[in-house]
Amino acid sequence: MERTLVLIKPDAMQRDLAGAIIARLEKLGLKLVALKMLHPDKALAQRHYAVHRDKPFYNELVDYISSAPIAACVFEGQGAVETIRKAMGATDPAKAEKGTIRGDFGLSIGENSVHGSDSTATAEAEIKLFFSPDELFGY
Ligand code: DAT
Ligand code: MG
Repeated sequence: MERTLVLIKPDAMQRDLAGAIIARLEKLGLKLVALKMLHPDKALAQRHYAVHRDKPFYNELVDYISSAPIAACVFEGQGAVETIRKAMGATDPAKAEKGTIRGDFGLSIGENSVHGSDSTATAEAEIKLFFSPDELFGY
């Protein structure tokens, strides 16, 4: 079954939006199969965002995601990656439609409330970064 990684980013955690965001995602017909709160260190942040290492915003991005605790979730279901990307909205909250998570909660292109894997291959790698196999549940 398809799985995807969602991170509730520091801006959303600091505004007590974790529950609201998870509730929205649960309503999409996807199953929450893993969940934890953690404060990522720089090394984990760098690995998670390695694909962006040559971008001008890379250091800022790594500093941001490791600046405070986040909630990491794995959702499972048919088309989970695409379903969650749609619910998240565009990367820049100013361009994200109302009703999407970033459109409703995002503050700026960096502080955009959520991360979601962008393909099934990325999802598999990202899930392994944040969870061990015994932290993923079937129920
Ligand atoms: P997404 O998170 O929608 O997959 P991405 O993978 O292109 O977007 O970028 C990863 C994160 O990097 C994004 O959530 C916020 C940040 N980011 C992207 N473009 C940026 C930019 N032009 N300036 C600052 N931060 C940016
Ligand atoms: Mg991305």
